[in-house]
Amino acid sequence: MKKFAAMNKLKKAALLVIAKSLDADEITGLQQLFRSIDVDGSGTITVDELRTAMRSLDAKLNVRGRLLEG
Ligand SMILES: [Ca+2]
Repeated sequence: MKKFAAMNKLKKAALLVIAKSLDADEITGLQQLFRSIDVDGSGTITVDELRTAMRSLDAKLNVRGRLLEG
């Protein structure tokens, strides 16, 4: 439990460092990306939500790739 709390502190510190190095537009972009993946709006991304998002991205990239080829 102590380890878990220490990990959370480390995670928060790391996220803070990352957040401070981003400008407002980048943060807004990340928030939009997160919300688009978090389909049920639970505030967390499940493996299924991530899988669905990656399949959708893969499909979009395939379409774009085919358009560029043809
Ligand atoms: Ca979710």
